[in-house]
Amino acid sequence: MHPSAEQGSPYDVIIIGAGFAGLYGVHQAARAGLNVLGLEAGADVGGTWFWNRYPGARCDVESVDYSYSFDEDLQQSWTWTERFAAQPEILAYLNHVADRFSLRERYRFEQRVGAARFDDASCLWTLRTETGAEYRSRFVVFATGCLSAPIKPNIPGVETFAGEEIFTAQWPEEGACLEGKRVGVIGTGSSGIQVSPIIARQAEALTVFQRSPNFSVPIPNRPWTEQEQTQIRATYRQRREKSYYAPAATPHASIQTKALDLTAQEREEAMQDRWSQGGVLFNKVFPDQNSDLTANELVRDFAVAKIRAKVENQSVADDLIPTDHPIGTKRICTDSGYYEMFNRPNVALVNLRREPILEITPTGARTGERFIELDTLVYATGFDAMTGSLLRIDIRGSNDARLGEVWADGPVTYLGFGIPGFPNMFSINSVGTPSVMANMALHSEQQLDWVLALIAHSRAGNIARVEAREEAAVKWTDHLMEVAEGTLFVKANSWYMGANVEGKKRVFMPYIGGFGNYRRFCDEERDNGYPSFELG
Ligand code: N01
Repeated sequence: MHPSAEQGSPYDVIIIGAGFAGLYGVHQAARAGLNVLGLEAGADVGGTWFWNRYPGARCDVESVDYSYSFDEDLQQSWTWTERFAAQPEILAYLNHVADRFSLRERYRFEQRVGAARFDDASCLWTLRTETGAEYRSRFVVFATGCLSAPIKPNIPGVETFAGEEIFTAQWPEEGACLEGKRVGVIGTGSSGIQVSPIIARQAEALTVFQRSPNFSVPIPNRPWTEQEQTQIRATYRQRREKSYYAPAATPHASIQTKALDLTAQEREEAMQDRWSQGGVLFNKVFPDQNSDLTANELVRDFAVAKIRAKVENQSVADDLIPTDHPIGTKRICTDSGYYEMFNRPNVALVNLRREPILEITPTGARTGERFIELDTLVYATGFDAMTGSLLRIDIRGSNDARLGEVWADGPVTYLGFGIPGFPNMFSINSVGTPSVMANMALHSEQQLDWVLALIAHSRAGNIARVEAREEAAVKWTDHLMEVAEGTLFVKANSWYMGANVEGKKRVFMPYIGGFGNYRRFCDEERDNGYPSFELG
């Protein structure tokens, strides 16, 4: 053991991560009387919202839903100012939660876990952080996030750039000075689409480097009125009850009638209504839009007309309209003036499919047609989603099996929580859960409640080792894929499919059967006494 290892009794449970999931887990574990420790790579709480401080970062789920529901006093006393909260307000909320429930004292910060090893003899985990510290515990919970392992593109010469380089996923806390600068943004997913319009207002020149265009819906953000706030407070419980078994863990559901069973006018009205509501709701106008290509194309045509109406130069609009995937099969983005930004004289779009970057030099980017001088390069180039935050840690389970090797043919989990061969370890919001397709706040509560119930069950039964059964995990993973194959989602080269990471096995990672259905599977497993786990 490392000299700085903590001696004495191991913790009952260590929870890695201080985002929505980790904070809730630490709070509930402590309330349950467990000796719990939180480890966090960042300097403070917030998870995704601690790191992604880029200007324009805003959640696409309404603020009153994207918040904890477990404590009535908390939800009654916190006031969300805007319909869709911006990063600073969400981070302030998570800080408030940490203060209110004294959670910081249970955490060690700037402790990025680099290795985790299970010992078969003692049934304990030892976690080693990159500072060299070691911690032991009976159970370990990885609440390490779905979109927390950023990727730097491997463009030739990228390491030679002499100007300022900024990742949207690691935006400097003190901000970045872009006034009067020539800025390049690489990447046009949700992050690139949110940050670019703000950069365009500050920079002398902005060049957006786009490899694949995405669909984006404008976010109809505005302050909540006092009347709305009163009404939400009065009916908060009902709003949550509606969300707990809803498809996306919000009170909203798609219209019940299939697109093709409506008249053209009814469809148009439905799409306009959802478009104006904004957020990710446009992905759920009709129940068949993600499974029937004809229905999907009706929604697509509507969105395309919106893009064309906003962009003055129609050849730029041509480049901004995706043609490589059915609408919604890559995460629909939400923006504030993204398409309109291309009407500004200081903004240029480079279509990398036609004009790839041949190299990055110390002073800019060279394509086959031109050299673009740059002072600052912003990487909005995405994440090794869902598996990245686990696989970047050297996780060894029973018999020293390495998670990276066990998952070489694709991730296998039971309900996302349990991985055969990795006893007493739980992954949260992981592959095999709806997570990224649902409201993460309520999803995180469900995940930790379930895991803590299983831990309580094992402690009550004096069970030292809890491990998902292989056959149950294989069956769940097959079920995941089967549900996905009934949809259009498998047609896109999306991060849901692992398609944005070279060499990553292409499998559809989230459970797309809806949060409510997923929750019922979890309830059943718990109510039946965990038949899919070996309790030894
Ligand atoms: O990442 P992305 P993101 N050269 O993977 C491009 C959530 N989120 O951070 O598509 C050039 O979507 C890549 O191109 P391509 C949300 O769930 C939510 O934007 O691979 N380009 C793509 O355009 C979201 O889906 C919000 O061809 C390269 C971009 O980089 C998820 O996080 C806000 C490249 C990456 O887009 C991820 O979003 C932000 C290269 N070598 C994030 N490599 C909300 O609004 C990659 N790209 C709530």
